[in-house]
Amino acid sequence: MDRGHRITAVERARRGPGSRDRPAPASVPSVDYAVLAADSPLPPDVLLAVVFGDSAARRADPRYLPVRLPALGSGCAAELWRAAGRVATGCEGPIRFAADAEHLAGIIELDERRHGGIAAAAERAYSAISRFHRASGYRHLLRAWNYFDGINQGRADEERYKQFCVGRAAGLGAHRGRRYPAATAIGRRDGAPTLQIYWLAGRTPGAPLENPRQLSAFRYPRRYGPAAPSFSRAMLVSERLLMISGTASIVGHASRHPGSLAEQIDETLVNLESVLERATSVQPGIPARWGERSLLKVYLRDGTSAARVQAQLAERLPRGVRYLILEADLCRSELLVEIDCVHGP
Ligand code: 3EB
Repeated sequence: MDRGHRITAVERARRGPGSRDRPAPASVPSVDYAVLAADSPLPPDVLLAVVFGDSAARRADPRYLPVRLPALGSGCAAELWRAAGRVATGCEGPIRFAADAEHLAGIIELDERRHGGIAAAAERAYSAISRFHRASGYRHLLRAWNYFDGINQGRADEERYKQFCVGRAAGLGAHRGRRYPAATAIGRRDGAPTLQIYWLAGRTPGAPLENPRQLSAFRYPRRYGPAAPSFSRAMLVSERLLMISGTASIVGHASRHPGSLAEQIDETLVNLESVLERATSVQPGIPARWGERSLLKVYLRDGTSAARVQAQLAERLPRGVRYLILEADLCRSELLVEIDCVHGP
Protein backbone atom coordinates (compact mmCIF):
# COMPACT_ATOMS: atom_id res chain seq x y z
CA MET A 1 0.00 0.00 0.00
CA ASP A 2 1.52 3.31 -0.93
CA ARG A 3 1.76 6.29 1.39
CA GLY A 4 -0.74 8.44 -0.46
CA HIS A 5 -3.39 5.75 -0.26
CA ARG A 6 -2.86 5.28 3.48
CA ILE A 7 -3.25 9.00 4.16
CA THR A 8 -6.47 8.98 2.17
CA ALA A 9 -7.82 6.09 4.25
CA VAL A 10 -6.97 7.81 7.53
CA GLU A 11 -8.50 11.06 6.32
CA ARG A 12 -11.63 9.29 5.29
CA ALA A 13 -11.98 7.55 8.64
CA ARG A 14 -11.66 10.91 10.40
CA ARG A 15 -14.07 12.77 8.17
CA GLY A 16 -16.59 10.01 7.69
CA PRO A 17 -18.03 8.76 4.39
CA GLY A 18 -19.52 11.22 2.00
CA SER A 19 -18.07 14.24 3.71
CA ARG A 20 -17.91 17.31 1.51
CA ASP A 21 -14.16 17.56 1.62
CA ARG A 22 -13.41 13.98 0.66
CA PRO A 23 -11.42 13.74 -2.54
CA ALA A 24 -13.78 14.07 -5.47
CA PRO A 25 -13.24 12.72 -8.98
CA ALA A 26 -12.86 15.41 -11.66
CA SER A 27 -15.47 13.65 -13.81
CA VAL A 28 -17.88 10.73 -13.79
CA PRO A 29 -19.08 8.53 -16.63
CA SER A 30 -22.66 9.02 -17.73
CA VAL A 31 -24.96 6.02 -17.97
CA ASP A 32 -27.80 5.66 -20.44
CA TYR A 33 -30.16 3.08 -21.86
CA ALA A 34 -30.21 2.89 -25.63
CA VAL A 35 -30.93 0.70 -28.58
CA LEU A 36 -27.79 -0.31 -30.43
CA ALA A 37 -27.94 -0.80 -34.16
CA ALA A 38 -26.86 -4.33 -34.90
CA ASP A 39 -23.77 -3.67 -36.94
CA SER A 40 -22.74 -0.11 -36.28
CA PRO A 41 -19.49 0.33 -34.35
CA LEU A 42 -19.57 1.73 -30.81
CA PRO A 43 -18.86 5.47 -30.64
CA PRO A 44 -15.33 6.25 -29.42
CA ASP A 45 -16.46 7.75 -26.10
CA VAL A 46 -18.16 4.55 -24.95
CA LEU A 47 -16.58 2.92 -21.90
CA LEU A 48 -18.92 -0.03 -21.78
CA ALA A 49 -21.89 -1.39 -23.69
CA VAL A 50 -23.88 -4.11 -21.94
CA VAL A 51 -26.51 -5.56 -24.22
CA PHE A 52 -29.30 -7.59 -22.65
CA GLY A 53 -31.40 -10.09 -24.55
CA ASP A 54 -31.72 -13.63 -25.75
CA SER A 55 -30.05 -12.94 -29.01
CA ALA A 56 -27.37 -10.47 -27.95
CA ALA A 57 -24.49 -11.35 -30.24
CA ARG A 58 -20.76 -11.14 -29.58
CA ARG A 59 -18.58 -8.43 -31.09
CA ALA A 60 -14.85 -8.02 -31.33
CA ASP A 61 -14.94 -4.70 -29.47
CA PRO A 62 -13.53 -5.21 -25.93
CA ARG A 63 -16.05 -2.74 -24.50
CA TYR A 64 -19.00 -4.86 -25.51
CA LEU A 65 -20.69 -7.44 -23.25
CA PRO A 66 -23.74 -9.47 -24.29
CA VAL A 67 -25.77 -10.79 -21.31
CA ARG A 68 -28.47 -13.33 -22.12
CA LEU A 69 -31.24 -12.05 -19.87
CA PRO A 70 -34.46 -11.43 -21.82
CA ALA A 71 -35.40 -7.74 -21.83
CA LEU A 72 -39.14 -7.22 -21.43
CA GLY A 73 -41.42 -4.30 -22.02
CA SER A 74 -39.52 -1.30 -23.22
CA GLY A 75 -37.38 -2.94 -25.88
CA CYS A 76 -34.43 -0.75 -24.86
CA ALA A 77 -31.85 -3.32 -24.14
CA ALA A 78 -28.41 -1.71 -24.02
CA GLU A 79 -26.75 -0.02 -21.07
CA LEU A 80 -24.14 2.43 -22.33
CA TRP A 81 -21.50 4.07 -20.18
CA ARG A 82 -19.92 7.11 -21.78
CA ALA A 83 -16.58 8.55 -20.81
CA ALA A 84 -15.61 12.10 -19.96
CA GLY A 85 -12.81 12.55 -22.46
CA ARG A 86 -10.42 10.23 -24.21
CA VAL A 87 -10.90 6.48 -23.89
CA ALA A 88 -8.08 3.96 -23.79
CA THR A 89 -8.93 0.27 -24.14
CA GLY A 90 -6.94 -2.85 -23.41
CA CYS A 91 -6.80 -6.43 -22.25
CA GLU A 92 -4.83 -8.01 -19.46
CA GLY A 93 -5.15 -11.76 -19.08
CA PRO A 94 -8.88 -12.49 -18.87
CA ILE A 95 -9.77 -8.86 -18.16
CA ARG A 96 -10.78 -6.38 -20.82
CA PHE A 97 -11.21 -2.73 -20.02
CA ALA A 98 -11.76 0.83 -21.18
CA ALA A 99 -10.80 3.89 -19.17
CA ASP A 100 -10.87 7.66 -19.19
CA ALA A 101 -8.73 9.83 -16.91
CA GLU A 102 -10.77 9.04 -13.78
CA HIS A 103 -12.69 5.79 -14.24
CA LEU A 104 -12.24 2.34 -15.65
CA ALA A 105 -14.91 -0.08 -16.87
CA GLY A 106 -13.86 -3.73 -16.73
CA ILE A 107 -15.24 -7.03 -17.99
CA ILE A 108 -14.25 -10.57 -17.10
CA GLU A 109 -15.88 -13.73 -18.35
CA LEU A 110 -14.70 -17.08 -17.01
CA ASP A 111 -15.75 -20.58 -17.97
CA GLU A 112 -16.68 -22.30 -14.71
CA ARG A 113 -15.65 -25.69 -16.09
CA ARG A 114 -12.08 -24.55 -16.56
CA HIS A 115 -11.87 -23.37 -12.96
CA GLY A 116 -13.64 -26.20 -11.13
CA GLY A 117 -17.05 -24.66 -10.43
CA ILE A 118 -18.69 -21.40 -9.50
CA ALA A 119 -16.82 -20.84 -6.20
CA ALA A 120 -13.43 -21.34 -7.82
CA ALA A 121 -14.37 -19.22 -10.84
CA ALA A 122 -15.58 -16.38 -8.59
CA GLU A 123 -12.40 -16.55 -6.52
CA ARG A 124 -10.30 -16.51 -9.66
CA ALA A 125 -12.26 -13.58 -11.11
CA TYR A 126 -12.12 -11.43 -7.99
CA SER A 127 -8.49 -12.14 -7.26
CA ALA A 128 -7.68 -11.18 -10.87
CA ILE A 129 -9.75 -7.99 -10.50
CA SER A 130 -8.09 -7.13 -7.16
CA ARG A 131 -4.60 -7.74 -8.51
CA PHE A 132 -5.32 -5.76 -11.67
CA HIS A 133 -6.54 -2.74 -9.71
CA ARG A 134 -3.71 -2.81 -7.17
CA ALA A 135 -1.32 -2.48 -10.07
CA SER A 136 -3.32 0.13 -11.98
CA GLY A 137 -4.00 3.76 -11.19
CA TYR A 138 -7.68 2.86 -10.71
CA ARG A 139 -7.35 1.36 -7.24
CA HIS A 140 -10.91 1.65 -6.03
CA LEU A 141 -13.53 -0.89 -6.99
CA LEU A 142 -16.83 1.01 -6.87
CA ARG A 143 -19.60 -1.08 -8.42
CA ALA A 144 -19.86 -4.63 -9.79
CA TRP A 145 -22.52 -6.69 -11.58
CA ASN A 146 -22.33 -10.50 -11.50
CA TYR A 147 -24.28 -12.80 -13.82
CA PHE A 148 -24.18 -16.58 -13.94
CA ASP A 149 -26.44 -19.50 -14.76
CA GLY A 150 -28.55 -21.48 -12.29
CA ILE A 151 -28.08 -19.21 -9.27
CA ASN A 152 -30.56 -21.21 -7.12
CA GLN A 153 -29.28 -24.65 -8.08
CA GLY A 154 -27.84 -26.80 -5.31
CA ARG A 155 -29.08 -27.39 -1.80
CA ALA A 156 -28.28 -25.52 1.41
CA ASP A 157 -24.64 -24.40 1.48
CA GLU A 158 -24.08 -25.89 -1.97
CA GLU A 159 -26.54 -23.49 -3.59
CA ARG A 160 -24.67 -21.78 -6.38
CA TYR A 161 -25.27 -18.24 -5.10
CA LYS A 162 -23.79 -19.19 -1.72
CA GLN A 163 -20.82 -20.81 -3.41
CA PHE A 164 -20.36 -17.71 -5.54
CA CYS A 165 -20.24 -15.66 -2.30
CA VAL A 166 -17.58 -18.01 -0.89
CA GLY A 167 -15.39 -17.54 -3.95
CA ARG A 168 -15.96 -13.79 -4.20
CA ALA A 169 -15.04 -13.28 -0.52
CA ALA A 170 -11.86 -15.34 -0.97
CA GLY A 171 -10.91 -13.52 -4.15
CA LEU A 172 -11.50 -10.04 -2.76
CA GLY A 173 -9.47 -10.98 0.31
CA ALA A 174 -9.17 -9.19 3.61
CA HIS A 175 -7.03 -6.35 2.31
CA ARG A 176 -9.93 -4.07 1.55
CA GLY A 177 -11.45 -4.34 5.01
CA ARG A 178 -15.16 -3.81 4.73
CA ARG A 179 -15.11 -1.15 2.04
CA TYR A 180 -16.94 -3.32 -0.42
CA PRO A 181 -18.18 -2.22 -3.82
CA ALA A 182 -21.90 -1.89 -4.43
CA ALA A 183 -23.05 -4.97 -6.35
CA THR A 184 -25.71 -6.96 -8.13
CA ALA A 185 -25.71 -10.78 -8.41
CA ILE A 186 -28.24 -12.28 -10.80
CA GLY A 187 -29.00 -15.63 -12.37
CA ARG A 188 -29.23 -16.28 -16.10
CA ARG A 189 -31.17 -19.23 -17.47
CA ASP A 190 -29.16 -19.88 -20.59
CA GLY A 191 -27.36 -22.99 -19.39
CA ALA A 192 -23.98 -21.43 -20.27
CA PRO A 193 -21.24 -22.11 -17.72
CA THR A 194 -19.91 -18.56 -17.93
CA LEU A 195 -19.44 -16.27 -14.97
CA GLN A 196 -19.80 -12.72 -16.32
CA ILE A 197 -18.72 -9.73 -14.24
CA TYR A 198 -18.57 -6.09 -15.23
CA TRP A 199 -17.53 -3.28 -12.96
CA LEU A 200 -16.59 0.34 -12.43
CA ALA A 201 -13.36 1.36 -10.71
CA GLY A 202 -11.96 4.80 -10.00
CA ARG A 203 -8.79 6.65 -9.15
CA THR A 204 -10.63 8.24 -6.24
CA PRO A 205 -12.37 6.22 -3.53
CA GLY A 206 -16.15 6.39 -3.38
CA ALA A 207 -18.14 6.40 -0.17
CA PRO A 208 -19.92 3.09 0.50
CA LEU A 209 -23.36 3.45 2.07
CA GLU A 210 -25.59 1.08 3.99
CA ASN A 211 -29.37 0.98 4.33
CA PRO A 212 -30.66 1.59 7.88
CA ARG A 213 -33.64 -0.71 7.14
CA GLN A 214 -31.40 -3.62 6.23
CA LEU A 215 -28.63 -5.46 7.99
CA SER A 216 -25.41 -4.96 6.06
CA ALA A 217 -25.09 -7.96 3.74
CA PHE A 218 -21.51 -8.51 4.92
CA ARG A 219 -22.98 -9.10 8.40
CA TYR A 220 -25.71 -11.57 7.37
CA PRO A 221 -25.99 -14.48 9.81
CA ARG A 222 -24.58 -17.92 9.01
CA ARG A 223 -27.89 -19.35 7.81
CA TYR A 224 -27.55 -17.42 4.53
CA GLY A 225 -24.34 -19.19 3.65
CA PRO A 226 -20.76 -20.01 4.66
CA ALA A 227 -19.49 -16.58 3.54
CA ALA A 228 -21.48 -13.38 3.89
CA PRO A 229 -22.06 -11.48 0.62
CA SER A 230 -19.25 -8.96 0.06
CA PHE A 231 -21.08 -5.84 -1.07
CA SER A 232 -22.23 -2.45 0.18
CA ARG A 233 -25.80 -1.30 -0.31
CA ALA A 234 -24.72 1.66 -2.43
CA MET A 235 -21.71 3.67 -3.53
CA LEU A 236 -21.41 7.42 -3.77
CA VAL A 237 -19.15 7.58 -6.80
CA SER A 238 -19.00 11.36 -6.70
CA GLU A 239 -20.87 14.30 -5.24
CA ARG A 240 -23.57 13.75 -7.86
CA LEU A 241 -23.49 10.10 -8.83
CA LEU A 242 -25.02 7.36 -6.69
CA MET A 243 -24.97 3.69 -7.64
CA ILE A 244 -27.38 1.50 -5.65
CA SER A 245 -26.86 -2.25 -5.35
CA GLY A 246 -29.44 -4.84 -6.25
CA THR A 247 -32.23 -4.20 -3.76
CA ALA A 248 -35.00 -6.59 -2.83
CA SER A 249 -37.83 -7.16 -0.38
CA ILE A 250 -35.48 -7.76 2.56
CA VAL A 251 -35.86 -6.00 5.90
CA GLY A 252 -33.17 -6.61 8.49
CA HIS A 253 -31.88 -9.83 6.96
CA ALA A 254 -35.26 -11.51 6.36
CA SER A 255 -37.12 -11.78 3.07
CA ARG A 256 -40.57 -10.21 3.26
CA HIS A 257 -43.83 -10.96 1.42
CA PRO A 258 -43.05 -14.40 -0.05
CA GLY A 259 -45.47 -15.11 -2.89
CA SER A 260 -46.60 -11.50 -3.36
CA LEU A 261 -44.91 -9.70 -6.21
CA ALA A 262 -46.82 -6.44 -5.69
CA GLU A 263 -45.85 -6.26 -2.01
CA GLN A 264 -42.25 -7.19 -2.77
CA ILE A 265 -42.09 -4.33 -5.27
CA ASP A 266 -43.40 -1.86 -2.71
CA GLU A 267 -40.97 -3.08 -0.03
CA THR A 268 -38.13 -2.84 -2.53
CA LEU A 269 -39.11 0.74 -3.40
CA VAL A 270 -39.15 1.64 0.30
CA ASN A 271 -35.64 0.20 0.58
CA LEU A 272 -34.47 2.21 -2.43
CA GLU A 273 -35.97 5.39 -0.93
CA SER A 274 -34.20 4.66 2.32
CA VAL A 275 -30.83 4.35 0.57
CA LEU A 276 -31.52 7.54 -1.39
CA GLU A 277 -32.33 9.39 1.82
CA ARG A 278 -29.12 8.14 3.38
CA ALA A 279 -27.18 9.31 0.33
CA THR A 280 -28.66 12.80 0.29
CA SER A 281 -28.03 13.17 4.03
CA VAL A 282 -24.29 12.65 3.56
CA GLN A 283 -24.07 14.21 0.10
CA PRO A 284 -26.52 17.07 -0.55
CA GLY A 285 -25.52 17.22 -4.23
CA ILE A 286 -27.44 14.00 -4.92
CA PRO A 287 -30.95 14.77 -6.25
CA ALA A 288 -33.38 13.91 -3.45
CA ARG A 289 -36.00 12.45 -5.80
CA TRP A 290 -36.01 9.90 -8.56
CA GLY A 291 -36.14 11.54 -11.96
CA GLU A 292 -34.89 11.51 -15.52
CA ARG A 293 -31.37 10.67 -14.39
CA SER A 294 -32.52 7.62 -12.46
CA LEU A 295 -31.94 4.40 -14.38
CA LEU A 296 -33.41 1.26 -12.87
CA LYS A 297 -32.85 -2.34 -13.78
CA VAL A 298 -35.76 -4.44 -12.64
CA TYR A 299 -34.97 -8.15 -12.45
CA LEU A 300 -38.14 -10.17 -12.53
CA ARG A 301 -38.36 -13.90 -11.84
CA ASP A 302 -41.57 -14.34 -13.81
CA GLY A 303 -41.47 -12.46 -17.09
CA THR A 304 -45.21 -12.91 -17.68
CA SER A 305 -45.89 -10.34 -14.93
CA ALA A 306 -43.93 -7.59 -16.73
CA ALA A 307 -47.02 -5.58 -17.71
CA ARG A 308 -48.33 -5.56 -14.13
CA VAL A 309 -44.93 -4.55 -12.84
CA GLN A 310 -44.71 -1.75 -15.35
CA ALA A 311 -48.12 -0.45 -14.27
CA GLN A 312 -47.14 -0.54 -10.59
CA LEU A 313 -43.84 1.23 -11.22
CA ALA A 314 -45.56 3.89 -13.32
CA GLU A 315 -47.92 4.52 -10.42
CA ARG A 316 -45.19 4.69 -7.77
CA LEU A 317 -42.34 6.49 -9.55
CA PRO A 318 -42.16 9.97 -11.04
CA ARG A 319 -42.58 10.20 -14.77
CA GLY A 320 -39.24 10.23 -16.55
CA VAL A 321 -37.59 7.51 -14.46
CA ARG A 322 -36.23 4.96 -16.87
CA TYR A 323 -36.05 1.24 -16.38
CA LEU A 324 -35.21 -2.02 -18.04
CA ILE A 325 -37.17 -5.10 -17.05
CA LEU A 326 -35.08 -8.24 -17.29
CA GLU A 327 -36.29 -11.77 -16.71
CA ALA A 328 -33.89 -13.45 -14.33
CA ASP A 329 -33.36 -15.64 -11.29
CA LEU A 330 -32.55 -13.97 -7.98
CA CYS A 331 -30.23 -14.99 -5.20
CA ARG A 332 -32.91 -16.18 -2.73
CA SER A 333 -35.54 -18.48 -4.20
CA GLU A 334 -38.42 -16.64 -2.46
CA LEU A 335 -37.49 -13.29 -4.01
CA LEU A 336 -39.59 -12.40 -7.05
CA VAL A 337 -38.06 -9.03 -7.90
CA GLU A 338 -34.84 -7.09 -7.41
CA ILE A 339 -34.04 -3.57 -8.55
CA ASP A 340 -30.72 -1.76 -8.96
CA CYS A 341 -30.26 1.87 -9.80
CA VAL A 342 -27.86 4.45 -11.16
CA HIS A 343 -28.91 7.90 -9.95
CA GLY A 344 -26.76 10.51 -11.42
CA PRO A 345 -25.91 13.63 -13.28
C1 3EB B 1 -29.80 -8.99 -0.74
O1 3EB B 1 -30.09 -7.86 -0.35
C2 3EB B 1 -30.36 -9.40 -2.05
O2 3EB B 1 -24.38 -10.86 -3.66
O3 3EB B 1 -23.72 -9.16 -4.84
C3 3EB B 1 -28.42 -7.97 -3.82
C4 3EB B 1 -27.34 -7.27 -4.36
C5 3EB B 1 -28.25 -9.27 -3.45
C6 3EB B 1 -26.10 -7.86 -4.50
C7 3EB B 1 -24.59 -9.77 -4.21
C8 3EB B 1 -26.99 -9.87 -3.59
C9 3EB B 1 -25.94 -9.18 -4.10
O4 3EB B 1 -29.11 -9.79 -0.08
C10 3EB B 1 -29.39 -10.07 -2.91
